[in-house]
Amino acid sequence: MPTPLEQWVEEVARTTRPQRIVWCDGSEQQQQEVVEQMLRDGSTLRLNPQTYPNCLLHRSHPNDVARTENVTFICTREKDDAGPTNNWMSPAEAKQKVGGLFSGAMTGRTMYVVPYILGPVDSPISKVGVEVTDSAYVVASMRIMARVGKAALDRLGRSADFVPGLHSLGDLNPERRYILQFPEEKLIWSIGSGYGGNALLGKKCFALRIASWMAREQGWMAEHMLILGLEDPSGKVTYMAAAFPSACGKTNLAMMISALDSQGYRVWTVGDDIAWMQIGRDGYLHAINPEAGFFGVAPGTGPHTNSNVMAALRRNSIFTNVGLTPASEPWWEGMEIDPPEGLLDWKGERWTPGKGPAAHPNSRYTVPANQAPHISSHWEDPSGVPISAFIFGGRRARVAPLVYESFGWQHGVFVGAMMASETTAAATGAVGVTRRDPMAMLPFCGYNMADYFRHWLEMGKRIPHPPKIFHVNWFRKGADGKFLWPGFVENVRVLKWILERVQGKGKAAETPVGWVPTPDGLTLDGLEVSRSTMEELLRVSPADWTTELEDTKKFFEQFGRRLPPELHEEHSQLAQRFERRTAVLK
Ligand code: GTP
Ligand code: SPV
Ligand code: MN
Repeated sequence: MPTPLEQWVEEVARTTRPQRIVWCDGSEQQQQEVVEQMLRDGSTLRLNPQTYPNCLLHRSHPNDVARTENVTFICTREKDDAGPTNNWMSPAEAKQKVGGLFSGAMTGRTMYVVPYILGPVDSPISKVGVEVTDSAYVVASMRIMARVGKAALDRLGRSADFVPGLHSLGDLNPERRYILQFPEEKLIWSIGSGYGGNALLGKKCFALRIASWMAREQGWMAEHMLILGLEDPSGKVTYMAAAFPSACGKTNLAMMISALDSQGYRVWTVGDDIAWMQIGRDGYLHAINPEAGFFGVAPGTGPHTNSNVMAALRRNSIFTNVGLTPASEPWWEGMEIDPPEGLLDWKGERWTPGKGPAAHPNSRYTVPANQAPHISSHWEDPSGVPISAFIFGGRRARVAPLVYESFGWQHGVFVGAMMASETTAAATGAVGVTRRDPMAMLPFCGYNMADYFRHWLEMGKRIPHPPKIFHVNWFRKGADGKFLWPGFVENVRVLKWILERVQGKGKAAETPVGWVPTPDGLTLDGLEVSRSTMEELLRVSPADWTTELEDTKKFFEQFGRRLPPELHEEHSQLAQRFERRTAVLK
């Protein structure tokens, strides 16, 4: 009797009609065969074997360089279950329309079957997925990003308990590109793109869109969050998870080198993008990183901003859409190396100054997590790490102060629900447009966000020791358009304050939006930031927040009666706190 997995693979092969089928066992030998295939495809080059051993440069199709939210759909029977913030297609329509595109899509190509585990191999929280793909690049990337091969098949056995994901490059025509999630049957279909979150189906499609649906059904949480441990001078490590939208600093915070290292504060990396969390027997929320690698933004990464990342990338890494030097080394803006003579841009064309960036703004590296110099010794702990603080954040030139603490869980959920951020190159479309992005999950929540907020509120009631909830903003700008906060290694100063607040210490002043550090509350020694800049960074401007309240109200209105009343309550209480303060000032 064929297993449910074998049956599905057979069925897919009947539709897509590949020339041959390869089952991926996760071995190094097979990885090298896949690499050979990539090199033959012509879109991939080997980098300098002396300075970047076992590293590759891959150039994607120029029209396929970021996630495409406009063609990403949640396919539920009821439109309302996908909610107003997701694109929706009925499962029947999706299967009809996109099923046709899969027909014969792999003719003449190799179909790879990639079984993988999301999460530590032996963790009860982990889950099995299987991606079928005709892209060698996807296979090589998945082997870095997830635990691929035999371990997954062993865990699965003859069970049907896996999330199938069907992926084909199709003809890479954006008109025929679809990223479909069927959360009710726990199925993923993706066609027409070979890029990142569109094509590595274990990442956003499963670990967030499908998993967020499972998490609500089963009483846990799947979030777009990094996980880090902050060590204090006593050697104790406190774990925090932070949700920032795409390209807003998660990888950099998780892999940070601490400016306060000499004072005994250092950061340990557990995860850089996704957290799966369950209530542990100790009453704390425990987080695992479902991934095994980091798919990080290259531009802006350099020896001063993040030497940890730079060290991690020197072997076994795949670079996508970065520039190439004549010495066969990767190059990008912010690497702090002058563009050499003969530099090629991300399309493989000769780069000249004035031609725009050599590396695509969403160019990325794919690196095994265990190459992070400060990887936590608990990063593969089957029971996860206990989370003491949640940190929300976004890219806001104005409005949001450097850091503030919510008044409690319900208010914290409201803080997350009203999050906004300027859009980045991580998704196609305009860059720099402020949009509401609750919990950094707008593009990743696999169901109606009103129900997602309800789930957050319910979880708060069930967690005996819930994390305290904070909000940060590294991206506030001055009148000159420059960032006010130095960011990167200096962000540990904000983490230190958060840690102190968790411990019931840390000096703070009450404002309408929450607790903000007093001028002497943050450890600023050794930092050249003027007092007036600090004041501006921590300022809560009633005028800015009035606009914020109006915009949030509009955003909430689209959910109608499905929105939990607690969020309306929090909204009017925030408005009242501003009114009372204005009255006092008058
Ligand atoms: P995704 O992988 O898309 O989810 O992104 P991410 O949230 O992990 O963002 P990442 O850490 O890769 O940073 C994205 C961009 O923001 C990079 O260009 C970084 O150099 C830049 N960045 C990160 N942290 C800071 C900071 O503290 N200050 C400033 N100014 N820029 C930062
Ligand atoms: C993001 O966009 O949030 C990413 C990159 O982490 S991708 O894998 O393309 O989703
Ligand atoms: Mn991300």
